[in-house]
Amino acid sequence: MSKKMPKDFLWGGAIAAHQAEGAYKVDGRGLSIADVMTAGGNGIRRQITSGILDNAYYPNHEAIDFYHHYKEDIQLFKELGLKCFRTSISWSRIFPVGDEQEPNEKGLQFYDDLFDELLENGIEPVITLSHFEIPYGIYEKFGGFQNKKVIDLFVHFAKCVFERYKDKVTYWMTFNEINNQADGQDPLHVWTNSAMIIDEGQNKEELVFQAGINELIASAKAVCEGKKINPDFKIGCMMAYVPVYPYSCNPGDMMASVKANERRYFYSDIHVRGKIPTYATKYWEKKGLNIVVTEQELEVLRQGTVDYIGFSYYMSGAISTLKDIPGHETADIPGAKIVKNPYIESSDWDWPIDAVGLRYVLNTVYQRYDVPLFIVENGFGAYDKLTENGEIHDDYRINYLKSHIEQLEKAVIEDGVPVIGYTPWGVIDIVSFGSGEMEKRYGMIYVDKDNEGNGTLKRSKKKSFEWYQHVIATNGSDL
Ligand code: P53
Repeated sequence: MSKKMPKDFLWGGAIAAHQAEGAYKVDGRGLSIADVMTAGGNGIRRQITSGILDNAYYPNHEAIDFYHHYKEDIQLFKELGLKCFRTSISWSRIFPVGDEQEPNEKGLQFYDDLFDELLENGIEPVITLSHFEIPYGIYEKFGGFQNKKVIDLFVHFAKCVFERYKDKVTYWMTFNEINNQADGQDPLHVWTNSAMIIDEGQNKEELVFQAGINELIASAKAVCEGKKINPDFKIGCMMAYVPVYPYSCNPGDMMASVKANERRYFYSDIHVRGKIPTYATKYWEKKGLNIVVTEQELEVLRQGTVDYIGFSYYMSGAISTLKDIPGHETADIPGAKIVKNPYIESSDWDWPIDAVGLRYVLNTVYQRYDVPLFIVENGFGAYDKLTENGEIHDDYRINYLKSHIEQLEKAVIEDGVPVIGYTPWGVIDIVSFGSGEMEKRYGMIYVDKDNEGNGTLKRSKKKSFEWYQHVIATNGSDL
């Protein structure tokens, strides 16, 4: 038995266009749905404004100005030893409103330059097509993914970039964290995944399922088109796996856990197996939800299955049906509550920290689907403090990453789970998606900028930089 990680394992780092690039109006780019999200804070919601207001602060407009700094950043990635780098294409750089026939050449050129720069430095690009950054015009003109016309707009965009970068990119993913809209409870996730705003009085569940199904159809069509353009493409889906454990061995808790996980698996079940699961159709029937899917679309779902599952892993959750355990009710599973797991700690943002959960996810997901897996996000958002001489001793981040990599290696080496690579989130500090803060930092590279937008944007290495550099250099054998 090999006791080592595979030689070609893709150690990397990950960001997303809207959280890093800035340059939101440069070179013909149109507004994206991320550009109308204000800054929130730890425990303070971001607001979605109607267009751009003069008196509000939008952290994504400048972000870390990766658009103008990528060459210097790639030099740092190279020094770190990254084998791959995950980012996304800002759809509104390519189709500024979303329904144009002809793409914006300057937008395409930017990604040509970015991918060339990565490849010249020995770093393989791993690309998400839609990472929470649908053109704002798609919301304004079509109301987002509830509208089936948007399927074709996405496929048109996908074909355009597949064609353009067919010799530069092998690993693609269609929709980032497509399942993070599953329960429709969180308006921010519904907005960023589907470009939809749901009014009071509308059937939220029906709209969220309909948009989700439409995205799954769009993804499957894109997979089919991509394979025609380059049969060697590896096209994956992208899931947020937050496993929901049963709080106890009470059979009610066990069953509640199965049901809660089902809601999150729904998307990968279709992406990988190419058909709508019966638990979903039964649920639609029970709730009287009218979800429109044609015979032809069902065939597309069968044809356009993915090659691998990319996923984010940050935390686990727990569920209980026991009366005396405090928690909050969940609309999808009557009688059950989402509860705190007493065995694990949480971050400053209350995100549970559960390294073993990563091995649990790798095993259960591989057992369910039997396809290769790619951990495309994992990391620790934390406040970093500079020492007097400007250093950052982020041992908390090193501990988080180390404990998760240990579990990843157990899954690969002991359990035999095929994992393509590991790209820690926000390898360089970027704007937080959930809170809009700059100071919820994930990076091994510090960026001098604060929550109000002040700072020089200067990049510097944290202690975790040197640590991760050594992890990569030893192919994960010395953590
Ligand atoms: P921030 C929730 C649960 C799991 C993953 O998140 C999540 C979220 C979003 O709040 O999102 C992913 O920046 C997402 C990234 C995001 C990252 O997690 O809120 O794909 O865009 O930045 C971390 O701390």
